[in-house]
Amino acid sequence: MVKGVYDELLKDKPKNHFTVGINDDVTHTSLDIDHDFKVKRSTINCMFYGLGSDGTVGANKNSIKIIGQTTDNFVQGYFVYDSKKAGAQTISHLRFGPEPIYSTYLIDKADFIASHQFNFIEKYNMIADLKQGGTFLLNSPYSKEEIWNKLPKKMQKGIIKKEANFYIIDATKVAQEANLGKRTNTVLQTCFFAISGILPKDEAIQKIKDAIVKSYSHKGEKVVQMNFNAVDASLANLEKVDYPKEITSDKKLKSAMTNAPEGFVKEVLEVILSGKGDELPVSAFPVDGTFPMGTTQYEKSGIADTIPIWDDIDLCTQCNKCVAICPHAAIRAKVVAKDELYQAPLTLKSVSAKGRPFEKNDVYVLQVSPEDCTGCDLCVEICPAESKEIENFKAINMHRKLDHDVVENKNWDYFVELPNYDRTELTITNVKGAQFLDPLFEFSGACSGCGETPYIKLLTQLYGDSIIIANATGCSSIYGGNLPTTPYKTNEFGRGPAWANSLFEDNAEFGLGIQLALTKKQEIAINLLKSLELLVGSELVKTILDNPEKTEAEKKQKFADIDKLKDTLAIIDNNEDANKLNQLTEYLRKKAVWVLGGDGWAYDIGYGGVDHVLASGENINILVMDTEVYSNTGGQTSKATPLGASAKFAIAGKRTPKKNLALQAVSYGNVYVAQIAMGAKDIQTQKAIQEAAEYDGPSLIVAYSHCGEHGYDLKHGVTQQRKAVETGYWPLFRFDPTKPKGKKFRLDSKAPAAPLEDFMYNETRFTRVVKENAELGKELLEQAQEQVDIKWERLELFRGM
Ligand SMILES: Cc1ncc(C[n+]2csc(CCOP(=O)(O)OP(=O)(O)O)c2C)c(N)n1
Ligand code: SF4
Ligand code: SF4
Ligand code: SF4
Repeated sequence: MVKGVYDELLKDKPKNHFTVGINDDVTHTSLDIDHDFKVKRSTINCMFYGLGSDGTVGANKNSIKIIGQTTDNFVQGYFVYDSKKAGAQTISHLRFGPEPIYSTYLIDKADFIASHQFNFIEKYNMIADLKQGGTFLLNSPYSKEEIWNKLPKKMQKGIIKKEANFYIIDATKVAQEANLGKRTNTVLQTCFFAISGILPKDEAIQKIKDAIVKSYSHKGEKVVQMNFNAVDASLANLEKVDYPKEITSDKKLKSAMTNAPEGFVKEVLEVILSGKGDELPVSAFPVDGTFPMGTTQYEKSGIADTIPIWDDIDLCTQCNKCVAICPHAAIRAKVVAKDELYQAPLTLKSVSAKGRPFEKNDVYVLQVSPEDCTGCDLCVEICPAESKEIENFKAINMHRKLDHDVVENKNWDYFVELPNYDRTELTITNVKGAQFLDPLFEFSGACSGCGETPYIKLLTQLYGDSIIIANATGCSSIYGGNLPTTPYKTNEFGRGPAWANSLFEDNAEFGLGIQLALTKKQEIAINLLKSLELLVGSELVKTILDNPEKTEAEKKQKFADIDKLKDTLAIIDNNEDANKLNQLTEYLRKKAVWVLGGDGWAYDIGYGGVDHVLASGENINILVMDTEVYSNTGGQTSKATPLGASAKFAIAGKRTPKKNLALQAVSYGNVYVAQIAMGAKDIQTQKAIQEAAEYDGPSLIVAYSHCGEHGYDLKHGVTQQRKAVETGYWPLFRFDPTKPKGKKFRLDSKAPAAPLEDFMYNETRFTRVVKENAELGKELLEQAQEQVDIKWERLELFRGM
């Protein structure tokens, strides 16, 4: 994936040229701008370590523009990062100077190095690439007095040896105080301009302010002033560290993975993760291309500044809503017998478990994994348990990770080893019960606060050991199968989802092919079993064939019977059918194909295939995670983009209404269809997934998925989903062809109770249009409201079906 468009530069400076280079697994984007200027001093080389989606790359591209367009310097930018949505390291290599730049791109001797993430000091010895007397800038929550002892030994050694100029800034705090939320870019960019020596400090600061005026003046004087304040506060808070000339630390650098098992994970995956994949021989890779599952658990990217803490165990209702909404499966609940905690850390909290089927001695434990949490806040936002006495205090609340990680990491280590509750005993038709099920999709590289991943996680909790996923290209294929690590995993019995990604344009057909092969194999297996009845025993054959596998107990029984069958087959000699059946026993189980993807795939590029699958009558399920744009490629318009939204290719506001994919599918009459929004009504989401899975025919679920492309802090994703439903923007419904006439179509949300703008105007994708052209914005809002009203009237008619 190549990020960054430089048309602007080309337009303004016809002499400039730029190049873009792509490597297969790592993306390198380069930009060279040459000017005819006299030599004043030598080139300055700078490296910036950031985290995918933290804004470091964007800020550096902006720095290049500022220096390239407004000074005499030649500039070059080269960016290295993988295709993860968030959580992966990015390194920006920038050069600035009065001479033309002919060198190769990656820098290994830098005059200036910045770490925009504090926790990087634990994993990367960034000082190794610093020149003698160079400058190191660290985003640090610690003061200049405290920081030295927090550094690993290797870094201290490097800083002393290289006589580095060592600066720190608490960019997170400065940004928050300047009302910039989590956006630390302006702060860190200001520090870079102030101390890198590329331009005289005052001139550099003036240029940043000029750039702020250029970027934000259309948003009003207040926003410009807010950013000016951030610049001033950055300079006031930037501190030079007067470090001792002696090593005081014995901390070692952490390896790229935590607790990676010996063998392939350690010898190959960890090497790739530590950035040394190019050193591996081809022979290190599996010949069939398969990779082990569940390896994201060793990454521990630790990107959160704040994590949820279960502050009030008595206030907590044990509803498990926080667990359900977590995009990264980083907060989990278990119920265990009290005795299981006898060796637990004293800090591990537990409370008597409420509700059925729990017994008197059972305790409920809610635990976060600090190093897997991304700090998105969604779990706290959705928590319904608010204190009546203390304002803004819930059963769980966000706290500074630094104050809790040591304790909570220990708690998590103990928690993960606790047994899962027997799924045959749980009531998994409600949200609480289902959230005790082990997620077989965890710690993916999706953006912090992603609205897509909770749906996939729930699907794996309910059906993970018996589904085959055909995944369209899009965000879900990137966070779902972004090597070297995989978020899909197996359960305690070694069973998990099978997953494969095909092309963007043919995923539904790909899934249909898998389904047809599956049906055929099931047919063959059943026929073989019947033909071997005399050898296997008619009772076992009957038990296997008659088991409907509807309940968890029946599914468990099926596994046990198949094990019995395998044992029996193993002792039958010289029988070709027995040998064949031995290889096909897993097809005696109920399995389901789930076809997954985004709206760009389902509404647009893969629509022909989706329609074909729906029309096929086959027993296959389609889950569309509708972000209303092509998210993976940066927010291009799809046919799911709503009227009035600004998206790439419709920047001024989309003039045509969103296609109603769900109702189109309803028109077939034999397709199970649901429109869902987990943040608004989680139980309806769960029912829809369970009904679709049960339905013997094609099913389509369209799932509202909030996304960073909508332009707001995703911690409000849940609130926005609720507003989408309340305003009638996203009605919830289910259409079940198996229900009697008059009851097939169920509206699961109420008639619109608030104006559409209550939803729309919290999101930049809509407000941008109004800011650019107030009159057009008003017109589009009116049209969009009319669309909502018409849509609702139409749905009311469906009610009688
Ligand atoms: C035929 C084809 N066109 C374009 C692309 C580039 N591409 C990859 S993912 C993607 C966007 C996917 O958007 P969507 O289906 O909405 O899923 P999301 O990323 O929003 O989850 C595009 C355009 C491609 N892989 N194949
Ligand atoms: S803050 Fe976000 S990532 Fe962390 S536990 Fe809560 S929902 Fe999960
Ligand atoms: S959402 Fe709140 S009340 Fe519900 S389980 Fe989580 S912490 Fe407890
Ligand atoms: S759907 Fe949006 S929020 Fe989720 S990973 Fe993709 S871009 Fe990020």
